[in-house]
Amino acid sequence: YAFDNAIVRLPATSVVQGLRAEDRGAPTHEGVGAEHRAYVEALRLAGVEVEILPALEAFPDSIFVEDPALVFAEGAILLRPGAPSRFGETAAIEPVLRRRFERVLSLPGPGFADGGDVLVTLQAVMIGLSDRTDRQGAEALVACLAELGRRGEIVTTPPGVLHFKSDCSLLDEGTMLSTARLAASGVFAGLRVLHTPEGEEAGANALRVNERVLVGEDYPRTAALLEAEGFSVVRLPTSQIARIDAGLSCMSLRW
Ligand code: CIR
Repeated sequence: YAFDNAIVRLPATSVVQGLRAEDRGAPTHEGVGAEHRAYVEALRLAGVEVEILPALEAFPDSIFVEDPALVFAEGAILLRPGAPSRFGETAAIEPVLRRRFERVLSLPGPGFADGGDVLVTLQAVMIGLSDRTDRQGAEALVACLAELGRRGEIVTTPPGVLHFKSDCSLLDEGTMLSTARLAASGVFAGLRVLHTPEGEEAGANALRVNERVLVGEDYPRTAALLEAEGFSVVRLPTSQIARIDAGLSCMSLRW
């Protein structure tokens, strides 16, 4: 969670058509734009240099740059997003990553993997199987990670949850924020786990950046819990992006 750099992408007007499992009404372009600006500002205030990429009208979900690639200080991996409407986002981010990273690997097909299913911890890189990340994709990703000197570990995502990281985030070297339903799978054995309060499951997608933890302002009990644990919490508006199933990690690639 120590990051110097991040890449984000501006929301296109097509963001109102972003994918969602359940229709709770479309977000507005202005609303998403405001949340995105607050997010970029929070990253900068946390000490991160942010590169802002132009909007891509053809890809409504392309604001969620976390999904088509994985980045580490030692190199990047181009992924194969599991939603057909998002598959082309990888080609759009590739030239940017080739400019920023010396080593760029590509996940070989035919499997699929989304960055939202990947959680980097000190011990391993966890890859959650989901509707977007299949076993072939996860296994190919373990091989790519090994090339970068990292150990991948394949785990499961609770049914009905979009991405592994929709339900958890890393708070520090030994502490996870997780929904009770994900933690019940035993996936975080050996780590300290703080559970999101009931009804605030979507708040589990928080984002530790340097000395701060960014938390959605719609999850006040989660924010209070983290503050009571001594974390320096920054509350950010996320109700618009939540309408298209997104949270705080999704909007940046960080290294
Ligand atoms: C999608 O369904 O792909 C987008 N509407 C939301 C992606 C959220 N990304 C993430 O959790 N990493």
